Amino acid sequence: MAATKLGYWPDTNPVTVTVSEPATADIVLCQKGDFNTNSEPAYAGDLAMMADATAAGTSDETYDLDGDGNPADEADLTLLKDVSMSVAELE
Ligand SMILES: [Ca+2]
Ligand SMILES: [Ca+2]
Repeated sequence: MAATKLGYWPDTNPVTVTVSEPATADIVLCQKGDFNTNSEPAYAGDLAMMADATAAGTSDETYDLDGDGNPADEADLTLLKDVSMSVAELE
């Protein structure tokens, strides 16, 4: 089962379905730009974490907000700042 939502990272979960038993499964999607997982993306703590990731040259893909394959580059930092000022949105 795959799930996606605007502004969230997509995720998949394996689900086995049998004919005789109904089943439910939950997928918790992580918000893009919410690095400190406080449910508020692009706030001060997230900007600080992005700046640290940029300085450290991280390879963590969650910091690649513009999806160009380069995590925590200047474009990602600028995008996060723009989101914090409500002049851009994370897709
Ligand atoms: Ca946050
Ligand atoms: Ca990037």
